[in-house]
Amino acid sequence: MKLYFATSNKHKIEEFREFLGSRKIEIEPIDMEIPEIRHTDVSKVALEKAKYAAEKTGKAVIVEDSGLYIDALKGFPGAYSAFAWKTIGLKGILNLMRDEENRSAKFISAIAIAEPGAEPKVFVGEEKGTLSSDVRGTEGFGYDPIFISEGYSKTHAEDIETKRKVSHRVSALKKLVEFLGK
Ligand code: ITT
Repeated sequence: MKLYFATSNKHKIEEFREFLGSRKIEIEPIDMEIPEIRHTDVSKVALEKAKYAAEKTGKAVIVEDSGLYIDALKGFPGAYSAFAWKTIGLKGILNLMRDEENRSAKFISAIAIAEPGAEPKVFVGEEKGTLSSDVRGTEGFGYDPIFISEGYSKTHAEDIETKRKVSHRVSALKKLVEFLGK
C-alpha cells in the first residue's frame, strides 16, 4: 500500500522508510502548505493537519507532529519545538537550562492518518530522557545533539543506532503499522 506523507522534513521521511524496511507500505512524500492550528497537544495539531491534507488531495495522507517537552521548563518547547529550534536553537535551549538540576525531558511523536470522508486516527509515541549539558554529535537532526535517551549516556546524534530502536517516532510507527495490519 502507498501512504502519502505530508511533511517538509526529509529526516522524518528517512526515519519512516528505515523503520518500514521491507514491509509492504510505501511512503510517498507530498509537499504542500498546510495551515497549522495553535495547540499545546501535538496529537490535535497532527489530526487537524491530516484532515486538511486528505480533503485537499483526496488521498489517504499521514502527517506527523512531534515535539520536545522539557520538565524544568514546564513542557516548553513542546508543540512549538520547530519554532524554538529555528529561533533560539540548541544553544538557546541549553542556556535556558544552565542552572537546572532537573534535566528530564521527553519527545512525543503524533502520527495522524486521514482519508476523505472518514474519521482520522492518531498514534502517539513517547521517549523519555534527559538533556545533555552541551551540544554533542553529528547524526540525526533537530534536538538529537542534546537529547539522551533514558538508560543511555550518549546523545542521539552520537548514537543513532539507539535512536533507531527507541525513538518516539518508532513507537508511534509501531502502533500505526499494527493498525494497518502490515
Ligand atoms: P513537518 O513539515 O513534518 O511539520 P517539522 O520539522 O516542522 O516538519 P515538527 O513541526 O513536527 O516538524 O517539529 C518538530 C520539531 O522537533 C523540529 O524542530 C524537529 O527538528 C524536532 N524534532 C522532531 N523529531 C525529532 C527527533 O527525532 N530528533 C530530534 N529533533 C526532533
